[in-house]
Amino acid sequence: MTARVLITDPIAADGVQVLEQHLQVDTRIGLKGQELLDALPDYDALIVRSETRVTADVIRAGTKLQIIGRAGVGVDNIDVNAATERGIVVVNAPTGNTISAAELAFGLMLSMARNIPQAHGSLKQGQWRRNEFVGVELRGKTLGVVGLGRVGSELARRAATFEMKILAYDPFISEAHAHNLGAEIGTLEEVLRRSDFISVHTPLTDATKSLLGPAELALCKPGVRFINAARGGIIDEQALLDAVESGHVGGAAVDVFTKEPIDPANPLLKSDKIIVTPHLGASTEEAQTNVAVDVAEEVVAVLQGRAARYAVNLPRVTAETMKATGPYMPVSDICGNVVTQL
Ligand code: 9EZ
Repeated sequence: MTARVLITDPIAADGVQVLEQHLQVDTRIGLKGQELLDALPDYDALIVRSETRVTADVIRAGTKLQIIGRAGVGVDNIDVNAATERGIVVVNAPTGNTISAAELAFGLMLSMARNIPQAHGSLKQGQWRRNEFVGVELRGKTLGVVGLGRVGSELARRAATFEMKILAYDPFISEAHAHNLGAEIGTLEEVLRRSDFISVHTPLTDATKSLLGPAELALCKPGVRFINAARGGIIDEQALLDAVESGHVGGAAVDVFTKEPIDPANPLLKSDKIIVTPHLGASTEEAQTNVAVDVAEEVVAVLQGRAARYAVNLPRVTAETMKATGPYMPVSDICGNVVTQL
């Protein structure tokens, strides 16, 4: 019998097509609450973006569920632990957004360097204030990249073509990888002390939350400009505003916030030197198509008994293996952390 997949958030048509070649697909956008609980027992797979809240209750209702797919990166809307406990694989699509995220960070850097958003707003008000919007060139400046993973690396490559010097901090990356990108590796302190622009590209973890706080900002060059198009709170929001208002930090460009949708009282909205966008990193036609196709291919693979490429709760195992090993995840997780610390 053909396996069934339920889609409850809008995903790009190319992804739906991949699913339809192999599975019976039902698209019921916005399904939630009791209706979602009632529908789920019929399905082998559930695909969401960031809107549907896949709670423990939802997961419990999915008595046949083998896999939950997120068309995108963050899985904040999915109770991954609840899925793990029931042996359900959670997959995401972490690579399809990469270029879009890097291009947004790059665009924000240029926008900030030349005061483009501020100048646009001013001119649209009918004002012609050329003296207020004198900027700086990127050429010859040092770009600090904190987190040289997929997105950080693509940003570094683009910035290098603008003749920027790239200084990267990432405890998980090899000298060879940095070398290939034409980037120098430094400690976090070196990156802070030497950079003219600093862009963060780490995941949000206990270790990276407020990675850049008051003490770190104080180490920076006067006039440094920050970009956060990664995750809200990697740069402490209040510390960033304080440093901009004191004049020590020259500006910031922020796409992501600790609370989204943003609290209108968020301090970052207060300063003209801070430019903001509403979490647009993955908001391109290409990224949406990529992540929809990626997650569709993973769901098909897992339902056919093959391994997922990007399992959030246990890499590269089949659904069958996951059923047996899922309950042991927490202890493995702790062991892994101990090994990392050692
Ligand atoms: C942390 C990181 C990079 C980083 C990168 C990855 C889990 N994790 N953490 C601090 N994959 C730079 C600074």
